[in-house]
Amino acid sequence: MNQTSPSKITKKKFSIAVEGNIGSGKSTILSLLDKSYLCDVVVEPIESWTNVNGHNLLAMLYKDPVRWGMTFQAYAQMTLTKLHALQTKKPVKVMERSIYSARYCFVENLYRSKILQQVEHEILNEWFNFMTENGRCNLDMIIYLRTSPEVCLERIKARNRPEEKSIDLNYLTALNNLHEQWLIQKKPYVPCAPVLIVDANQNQELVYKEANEYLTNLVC
Ligand code: TTP
Repeated sequence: MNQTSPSKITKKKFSIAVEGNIGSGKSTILSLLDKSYLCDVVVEPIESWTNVNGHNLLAMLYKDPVRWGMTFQAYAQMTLTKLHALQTKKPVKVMERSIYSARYCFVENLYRSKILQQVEHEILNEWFNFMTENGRCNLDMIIYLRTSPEVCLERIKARNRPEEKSIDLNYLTALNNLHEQWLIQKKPYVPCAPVLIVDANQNQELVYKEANEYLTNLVC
C-alpha cells in the first residue's frame, strides 16, 4: 500500500471515495466495509442506470455510445452528485466512485475517442464545474484500487453483466490510463484529496484488510 497521508479523523465526518477501473473490485470492498462500525457505505446507483423508468440506459450506452454517451454521462453525473450530498451517521462515509472519476475518466475517454462532440463535452464540463464549486463534492480521501486492465477484464467476464459484453481490453486500457493520470501522475487533473493506493490485483480479502486497517488507524 502506498499513500499520501490525510490527517487523523477529527469530529467532522470523513468522506472517502473508492475509485478504480471497471472490474477493479470496488463493490466487493464496499460490501465488506459496510459491515464496519466505522463506515456508512453509499453505493453507486447502477440499478438506476439500468432502469431509468423502464429504460436500460447502461445497455443503451454500450449498444450506441454516440447516441447515448451524453445522456448517460449527464445522468451518471447527477446520480453521483446525489451520493456526495447524502448525509450519513457513522464517522466515515465511503462512496463508490465520485463525480470526479465520471468526469476525468469516463467523460474524458468518450471525448478523446470522438464519441462525445465538443459541445457535449462543454456542457458536461460546465455542469461538473457548477456541481463541484464551493466544496459541494469535497472528499477527504480517495482509495484507489489499482488493477491491471487484464485482471479487470477477467473479473468483468466472470461476473458477466449482460450490458458489459462488448467491453474489451482496449477500452479498459484507455480507462486505466486516465485513472493513472488523475490519481498517480496527478496531471492534467489533480485529485481533490490524498490518495491511498491499494494493489487490487491481489485477493480481495487482502485489499479489504489493508483498507480497513488504514481506516481504523485513522480513527483511533
Ligand atoms: P463502475 O463504476 O466501474 O462499477 P463496477 O460495478 O463495474 O465496479 P467494480 O467492478 O470495481 O465493483 O462501472 C459501472 C458501469 O458503469 C460500467 O459498465 C461502466 C459504466 N460507467 C460509465 O460508462 N460512465 C461513468 O461515468 C461511470 C461512473 C460508469
